[in-house]
Amino acid sequence: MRVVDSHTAGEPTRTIVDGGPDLGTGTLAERAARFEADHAWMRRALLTEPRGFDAMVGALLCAPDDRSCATGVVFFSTAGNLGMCGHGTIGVAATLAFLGRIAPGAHRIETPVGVVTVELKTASTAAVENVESYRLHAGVTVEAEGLGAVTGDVAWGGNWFFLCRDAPAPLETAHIPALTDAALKVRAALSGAGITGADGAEIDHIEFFGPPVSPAADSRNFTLCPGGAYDRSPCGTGTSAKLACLAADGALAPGAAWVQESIIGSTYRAHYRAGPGGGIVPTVEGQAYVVGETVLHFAPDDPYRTGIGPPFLVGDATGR
Ligand code: PYC
Repeated sequence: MRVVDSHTAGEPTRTIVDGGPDLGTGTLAERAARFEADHAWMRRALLTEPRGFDAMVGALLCAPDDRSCATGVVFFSTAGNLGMCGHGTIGVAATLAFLGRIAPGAHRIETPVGVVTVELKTASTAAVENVESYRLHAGVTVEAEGLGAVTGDVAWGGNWFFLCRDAPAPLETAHIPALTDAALKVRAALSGAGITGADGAEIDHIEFFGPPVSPAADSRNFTLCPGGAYDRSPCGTGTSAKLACLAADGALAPGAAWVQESIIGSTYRAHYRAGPGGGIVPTVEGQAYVVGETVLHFAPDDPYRTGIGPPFLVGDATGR
């Protein structure tokens, strides 16, 4: 399997450019569901040790249903498919540019949750106009183990987020283990309390916010991703969800710039316009760099053919 690796604001994307699975026919959403159900082993094999690590997000390029799109893409983490992925879309744009498949300009990209538009500005800079984003619930309080009452907003930015204004520890890299632990507890509390996104969807991303370090930024965040790793980037779909909350509070006007800083200090520049469905359409801009081109091998007798790491599947060397 041939992959191109990139990072966007520090967050890795592994794009499968050759040798991916045959997902048959159907809509992109149907093919994505087939990938999630029938190819779980591939997620682990690609994204966990010894070939990857748990912060990696995979991007499977697929034929789009909408032929006006440059490509379809299914994003996935070690835990399952993602709806959309902001850093991943910027990474895919840089990868397609690296491969000579797209030139600077605007390109439509289809994801299982809708079509996004990526404006490739240079080989490494791209702005993604995301799917319509909105706040579902404001000021939801849950009792989280060891943390007490935690209050946040539930919002959609292409994935489901719980956004907490008050971080349980300083937003500094030294506190990443404590922030991760707290975010896992908040996620468990939401699940235990039956608090979900629309249609019962699991809230699988947790964000803590605080003041930025850089004077050029508006806010700093820590984002827990579905597989339990933290986002090195400011999280594109998380920044979209944040903008939806700011817009709903009347705290950010359409077109006004918002600079979101990540826990490692990388930034996205974002703004929004009003969406047709009553939400907002966010645009998130960042930088991605290709860091490697690799051919991955999966020897049939390799006991760790399907990867090491959570979820552990000891002895599962069959490729399924
Ligand atoms: O940038 O949207 C994003 C994202 C989601 C999970 C990891 N990154």
